[in-house]
Amino acid sequence: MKQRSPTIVIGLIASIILGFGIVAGVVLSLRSITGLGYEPPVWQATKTGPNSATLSISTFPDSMVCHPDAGNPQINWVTYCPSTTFEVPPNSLITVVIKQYDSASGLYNDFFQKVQGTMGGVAMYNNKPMSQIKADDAAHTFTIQSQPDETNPIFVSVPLLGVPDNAPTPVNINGNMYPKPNVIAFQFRTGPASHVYIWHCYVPCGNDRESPYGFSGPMTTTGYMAGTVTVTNY
Ligand SMILES: [Cu+2]
Repeated sequence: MKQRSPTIVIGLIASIILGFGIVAGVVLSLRSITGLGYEPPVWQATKTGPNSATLSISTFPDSMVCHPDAGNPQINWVTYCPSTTFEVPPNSLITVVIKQYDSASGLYNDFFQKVQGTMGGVAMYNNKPMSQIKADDAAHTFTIQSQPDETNPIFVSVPLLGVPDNAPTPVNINGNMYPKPNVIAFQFRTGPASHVYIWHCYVPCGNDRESPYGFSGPMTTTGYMAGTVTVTNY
């Protein structure tokens, strides 16, 4: 029998331990990325002309439709859908259409009950133009903000009207029942390409919907209640 040198044996054992360590490290760091949220696949506004596009999205009271494979507690989290990573064309009039299936949680900060930064200073709520809603009636907001060094700043904020708590649930999406959504539509203009904006919901719609937990869970996780709007050519 060939005698192996003790140095080689120790080396082998060390590399096996190191190998497991690296694999465990990668697995753990990937897990923590999921925990912080992730950037879901890009959802592009559909071009409707040379300088116009429509971004069609939804908001749901749970993640059954949008994150069907999410475990607990994420499967019960409120979420924007089908993504939170949006792309819109430059120098264009963007029409955002949101089907809002969730009931109201209400706002803490009345600043966000006003429609701001849209064309005409209004949003259409089921085809009715309004410049604000009652703070208590907000289910979510869609609020686009600019980074501090942004040379073409955009601020758009639209409160999304909640459906009544006791609304019937006749709408079946992949076997999940929801009320008839409120349809909220508004328009804003984009500037040059290659600018990235962030957006966020400002209704404390997270866990238990109470301070401080209303701002946790989906409210601190990209892919649910926050994301990006990138102005880019496509
Ligand atoms: Cu929200």
